[in-house]
Amino acid sequence: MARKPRTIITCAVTGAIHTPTMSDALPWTYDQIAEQAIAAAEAGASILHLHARNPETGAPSINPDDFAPFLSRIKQSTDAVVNISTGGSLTATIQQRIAPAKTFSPEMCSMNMGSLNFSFHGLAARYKEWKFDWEKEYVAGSEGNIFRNTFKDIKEAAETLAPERVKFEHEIYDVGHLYNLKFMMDQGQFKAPIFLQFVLGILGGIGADIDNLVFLKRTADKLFGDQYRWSVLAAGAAQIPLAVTASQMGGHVRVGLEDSLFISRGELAESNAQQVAKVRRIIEDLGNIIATPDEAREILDLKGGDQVKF
Ligand code: KMH
Ligand code: ZN
Repeated sequence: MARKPRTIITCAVTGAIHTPTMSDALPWTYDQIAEQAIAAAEAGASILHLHARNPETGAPSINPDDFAPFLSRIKQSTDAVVNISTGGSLTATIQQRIAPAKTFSPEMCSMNMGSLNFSFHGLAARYKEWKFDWEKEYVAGSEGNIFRNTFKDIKEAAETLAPERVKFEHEIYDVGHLYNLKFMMDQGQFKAPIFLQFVLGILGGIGADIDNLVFLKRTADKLFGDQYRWSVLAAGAAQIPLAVTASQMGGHVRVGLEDSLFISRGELAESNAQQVAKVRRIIEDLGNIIATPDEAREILDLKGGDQVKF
């Protein structure tokens, strides 16, 4: 009998959108990031998508020195695949953004597949008091953000990281990004199997609903045939519902406090692990089998946990 397909759970532990005021559960010190990442892996996440933060202020950081302390702890305590973000700043250059991935050569890193408005300024009105001075302007000021990912930027990132044999989590915020990726694949920039992360619900990108997910999937089928694997992250309230939907369409899933601070409508999550446990429980109830880290490595054709530089 054929083996049942496995579902990979990625957990995106802290990100660069939410700020400490928004939830006490959001990890931002080295210890908090390490502890929550390890607990998420224990709860069933086989991939950990990681950003760093300034340990004094909680502000998003792309300084490799802010990754090193938690990467080593995570490696000592779990076998989960580490995926380092290359999208942790909306103002830095592409070379600055890829510096952590270049330094630590993880098994995976993100690769944002097009430029877009990337805004979360709508959140600013919800808070009267802020824990840190930087937060209000960071959130409100995102109204003016362009997340720059030109073809030249993407090519530069791919070429700089090619010697590291890192597998990319291609962030697809809208349908045009699939065509960008197809163009670059045809140019030989990326090799199959590619891994698509459909990102739904970011203001500036495609909205979070099932029609849009089906459209993205159908377009990916048309462009990439059997050369791709895919996962869904939905921002905010749609996080778990769309992850579950994806799991029933043959896709993988991403949860974590980077993408939503909630465990159910109006209720803040206590931790990343709580979200992982919830999505795991639902999709296992529906008959899915969760991928172990080694199964995720096989599905995505990763280089192996012994090939990283941390
Ligand atoms: N924050 C997500 C919407 C990245 O890290 O490069 C997309 C993301 C991008 O995870
Ligand atoms: Zn991210």
